[in-house]
Amino acid sequence: MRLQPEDKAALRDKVSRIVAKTDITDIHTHIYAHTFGGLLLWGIDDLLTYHYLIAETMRFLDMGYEHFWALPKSAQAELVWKTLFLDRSPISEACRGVLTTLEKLGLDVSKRDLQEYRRFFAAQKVQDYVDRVFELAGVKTVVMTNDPFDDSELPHWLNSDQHDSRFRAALRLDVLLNSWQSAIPKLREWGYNVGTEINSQTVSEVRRFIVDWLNRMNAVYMAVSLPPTFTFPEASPRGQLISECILPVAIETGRPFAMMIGVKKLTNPALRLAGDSVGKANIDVVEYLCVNYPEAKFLVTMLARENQHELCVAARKFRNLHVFGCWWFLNNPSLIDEITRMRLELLGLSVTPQHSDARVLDQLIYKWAHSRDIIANVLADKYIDLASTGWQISEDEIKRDVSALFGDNFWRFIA
Ligand code: RAT
Ligand code: ZN
Repeated sequence: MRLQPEDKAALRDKVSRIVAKTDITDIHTHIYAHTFGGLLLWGIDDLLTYHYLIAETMRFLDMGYEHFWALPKSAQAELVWKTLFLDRSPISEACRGVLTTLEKLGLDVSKRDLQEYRRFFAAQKVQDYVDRVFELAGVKTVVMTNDPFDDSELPHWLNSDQHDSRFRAALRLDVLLNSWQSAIPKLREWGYNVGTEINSQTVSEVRRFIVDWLNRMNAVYMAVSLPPTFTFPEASPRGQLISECILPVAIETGRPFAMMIGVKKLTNPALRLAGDSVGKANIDVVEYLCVNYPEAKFLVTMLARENQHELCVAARKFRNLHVFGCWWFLNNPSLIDEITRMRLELLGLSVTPQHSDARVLDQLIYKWAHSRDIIANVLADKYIDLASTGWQISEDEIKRDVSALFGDNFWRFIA
């Protein structure tokens, strides 16, 4: 059956409208509720000093890295603005994101007036501004990244009973798993009687620590970022802790273990947070975990483009594996398009195609605006292919499908 161009355009339009209106659960971010005080980053200076933009800025400067880091945030922001937005055109995805955000907030980007933007943000009241950003981004719930080993976050969890139900917690365990030696003294200080050796006493104390924190945070999952060399099983502390502590707790509590695989930490240490890189990881490890721990649930995203196809194939084999997001260096239009198409073709509607990874509240606005457009376009192509066979799709069915991709799949997986 040949669809008429006007039928295709009408279907495309309908999908765009539904995608634009569907509320999102953003399953991985680095933003915080305002109840965490200064940990919540927002406003133009935080947008401009996003580490993605710092990496791009330093490519054009002769300045030493330490000199840059020694500048106050406002001066860093001015340097990024001048280097990336004024001295040349801001065409990278991270630059474009700042402009989308300003524009959607009602600011005139044609003026290029940093001081005016600063005045706008200075006039906002943070609580109301959070509401406004959620509204503009069409986000209803975000999952934070919560690390008990982070000294700036700890006091909130220990002392505050303030709560914003739009912000859910995820228990991030990078320190525990990736730098066990530095976790030991902290665990001891908090009353967990762990030894250097991972024996039965240490295992039961680490499990107690994880369960205590899952409960304290009411965390929706446990998470870790892992290098491309990640392997399992392994005799290392990480391998032992995953097998003896994480997986048993995941099975006992039903909480998924989120693995974000493929980051090479501090490839350029002088760039600090902006200095991490990417490497291809081994999919056998993901398959090994899924087949040997069928009662555990795994949320997985991989950083290398080269891993995306085999990750989809792995997910076809294991229903305890939920693929999510176009992570970090993949969160660019050309790659989101490619990866989302491939996922829908191999996995149908059983994925969570995107998360924002926002570190600055306002980034929710652009990250979701940009991703929504691409996801709508890919979905429309798929519905047009179906309609070309004579298959009829109702508006309610499109809404159901989009809601699945924008959060329902995630909640169902973790339920
Ligand atoms: O995307 C980022 O901002 C990275 O710096 C990482 O935080 C990464 O997303 C992670 O969660 O480790
Ligand atoms: Zn992240």
